[in-house]
Amino acid sequence: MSEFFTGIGKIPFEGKNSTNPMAFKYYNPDQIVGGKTMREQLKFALSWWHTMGGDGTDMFGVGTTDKKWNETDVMAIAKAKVNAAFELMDKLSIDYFCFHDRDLVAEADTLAETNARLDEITDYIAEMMKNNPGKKVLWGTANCFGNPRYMHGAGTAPNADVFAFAAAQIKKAIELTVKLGGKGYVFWGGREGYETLLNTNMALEQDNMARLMRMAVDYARSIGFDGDFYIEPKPKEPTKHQYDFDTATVLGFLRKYGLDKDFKMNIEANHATLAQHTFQHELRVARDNGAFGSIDANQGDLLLGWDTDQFPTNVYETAMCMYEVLKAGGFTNGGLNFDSKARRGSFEMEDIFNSYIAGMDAFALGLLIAQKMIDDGRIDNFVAERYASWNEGIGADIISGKATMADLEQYALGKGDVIGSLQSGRQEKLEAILNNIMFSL
Ligand code: XUL
Ligand code: CO
Repeated sequence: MSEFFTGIGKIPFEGKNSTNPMAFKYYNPDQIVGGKTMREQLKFALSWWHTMGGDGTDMFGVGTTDKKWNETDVMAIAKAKVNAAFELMDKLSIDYFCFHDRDLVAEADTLAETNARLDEITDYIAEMMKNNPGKKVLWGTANCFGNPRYMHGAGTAPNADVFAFAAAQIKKAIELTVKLGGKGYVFWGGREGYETLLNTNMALEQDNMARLMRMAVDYARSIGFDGDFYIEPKPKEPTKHQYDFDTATVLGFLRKYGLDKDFKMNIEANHATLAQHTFQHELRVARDNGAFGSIDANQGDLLLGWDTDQFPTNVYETAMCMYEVLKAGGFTNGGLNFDSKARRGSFEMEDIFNSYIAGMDAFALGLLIAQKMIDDGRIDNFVAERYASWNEGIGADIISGKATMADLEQYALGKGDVIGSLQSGRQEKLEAILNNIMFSL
């Protein structure tokens, strides 16, 4: 099999004093952190769409890099993508990949023909997986947003024929995910929202989306899918308003339709910031509600109001992310999918390696810091102490349900002003402790 990334070998771990750009400085796959190897804690995944297909096209210009992988025929391009992806995963020590149906092979003129192409390419991938044990699907999904038929939505389309087509596409994507042994299936509703309420029956659209999700879950379980379903919240883009706005909104939706036992969250960093939340906030809401599932790892540019999908390099963010992941007990079926792309100006093959190395090292550092925060204990102990009044006395009586409103009135009357019970929030001290932990690694 021909090599695509010539001149670049397997990326070694060389440690923080290395200046070799083609080496990991922090990601040491076999190093134990928090009782597991870094490889197990981080569960990195390659995104097929950005890495194998994304050519740098943006709203203002055509692609800057060739992602046809030296081929011209549709199936040959699809197979070359597989070969290049497996070479990349091997050289970068990445165990997982994520895909949309349409990333694997281009759509044909009919659904039947498209499905036949998908069967052929997934046979090829299955064979590659057999020859490369250890390479796994993190999750699959259906691209129900790119084709013009989805201009008004897919599961939330005003037209029932479009809904049926989307259902057929999702059915097939679930089958492919199961065929390739995937333990996750994602719903990201790129066009499941609206441009204007003047033409939108929001209630029907949301009821229909829930109907589609229920059908998808029931079908997947019937063919043996035992993994997790995820919703990936995003507030906007491409639609002005996306129904899966943020984790809290999605939780309300899932509970309304009785889908909360079946779905967890796939939290994406740049989607969180588009919703005016921090990445950590979204992870915390998911964790607190037993809905933490998987992560799309990237970062946005806070000066831009769109989804730039940059490779994550902000260590403060990755540290807070990994803190939430460790507190959630680590990943089960989920992992860290790099839903990230090299900048349009970073157009060489070498840039793919630079990008993944930067992202993986940033998360390895984040993991080391998060574990150190937990081992250090100063921050967790502060929080525990801050809430100590709930562990005894009136606090414990409120929590156990023993205290009534009358009891509380009695208590408050006896206490007088409670301002004297307050303690400082010590934000600056905690921020300094965090810096101290980060920079004394
Ligand atoms: C788009 C996005 C998608 C989903 C999968 O913003 O994040 O790539 O991750 O459809
Ligand atoms: Co994503």
